[in-house]
Amino acid sequence: MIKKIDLENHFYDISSVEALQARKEGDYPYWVKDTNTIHWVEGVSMCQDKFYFELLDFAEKRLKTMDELGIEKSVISLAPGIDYLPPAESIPACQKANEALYKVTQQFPGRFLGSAILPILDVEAAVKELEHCVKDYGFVMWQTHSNYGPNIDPDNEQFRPVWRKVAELGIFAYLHPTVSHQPKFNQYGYAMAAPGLGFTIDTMASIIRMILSGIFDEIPDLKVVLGHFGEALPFLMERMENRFSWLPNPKQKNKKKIGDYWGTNIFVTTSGNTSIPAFECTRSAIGIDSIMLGTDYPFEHMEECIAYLESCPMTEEEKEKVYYKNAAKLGLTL
Ligand code: GRE
Ligand code: ZN
Repeated sequence: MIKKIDLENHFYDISSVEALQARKEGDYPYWVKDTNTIHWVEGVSMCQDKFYFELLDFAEKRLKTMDELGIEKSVISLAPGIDYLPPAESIPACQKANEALYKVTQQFPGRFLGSAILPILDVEAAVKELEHCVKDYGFVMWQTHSNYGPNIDPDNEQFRPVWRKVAELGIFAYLHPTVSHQPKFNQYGYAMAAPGLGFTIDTMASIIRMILSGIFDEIPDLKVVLGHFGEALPFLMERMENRFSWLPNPKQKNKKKIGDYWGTNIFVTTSGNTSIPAFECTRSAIGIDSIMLGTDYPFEHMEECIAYLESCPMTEEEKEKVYYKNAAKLGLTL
C-alpha cells in the first residue's frame, strides 16, 4: 500500500465549541447547546450530531482509520473556525485551539501535523500567533477561510502582513471554504449555502480576487492550497482568462495568467469530490504535479476518498504523487 499524507482533516477542540456556545443567539456564528446546532449566518445552520464525536476524537477512530488506509500523516485543521469572531473572542479562542492541537501533535508524534488558526481581524495578533505556532509548535500550515465576514475578503490590503509572514516562515496556507454572506446562496438553507455550492463559489471568488490583486506577484513564494479539486477553477479558468484579457482593466494587478500560478503558488487537494470526470478535468487542466490528497474528514469519509482515488484512472507513479510525493513541494514528507 502506498503511504499517504492527508492535507485536509478537521478537528474541534472543546474550547472552540465553548467559544461558539458562549455567543448570544442571533450573534452569528453561534452554537446552541441544546440542539447541538451551529448557526453560521441567518438561515444557515448545521446540526453537529453526526460529526461531533469524530471532530473531537483523535485516538479512538481517526488514527485507526488512518492506519487502515496507509495515511501516515494528517494535517489537522479547525474548520470552519473561530478565526473571524471579534478579536476579544477570537484571540483567546485561537490560542486555546492551537495549544490543544499542539498537545495532540506531541501525543502522537509524526502522525498529526498542526495547522494554525489565527484571529484574523486583529492582524498584529494574527501574525504573532502564527510565528508562535510555527516556531514553538512546529505547525506547517495556516488554515484560513474564504471570507472573514461580509465584504471582508482575504485579498483585502489589511491582511497582507499575514500572507507575507506565511511566505517568510516557509509554510503554506489552506484557503478553506466557509459560508458566503450573499443571501442568494443562503435563502434555501444549508443545502445550497453549504459545501456543495455556496462554500465553493465563495472560495473560487476569493482565490480569483487574490490573483487579480497581484498577491502572488508581490509575494512570489506564497503557497496556497485549495480543496475540492480547486473549487471548479480547473473547469472554468480558460473561460475566465479569456474574458479577463478581453478589455484592458487597470484594477487587474496579476502579471501572469490564472493558469500560470498552479504548481508554484496554487495547489489543489482531492477533498470532497468523488467524480472521475472532475479528476480527469483537473489533471488535464492543471497537471498531476499540483494535486495532493485531502480527505476532508469527518465531513467526508477517509475510506470513500481513498476507494475513489484507487478507482481513478491513474498510474502507480501518479498515485504516488497525489498520495505523498507532491506534498514535498509544501515541505511535507513521510
Ligand atoms: C468541510 O470542511 O467540508 C465542512 C465544514 C463545515 C461544514 C461542512 C463541511 O468545514 O463539509
Ligand atoms: Zn474541509
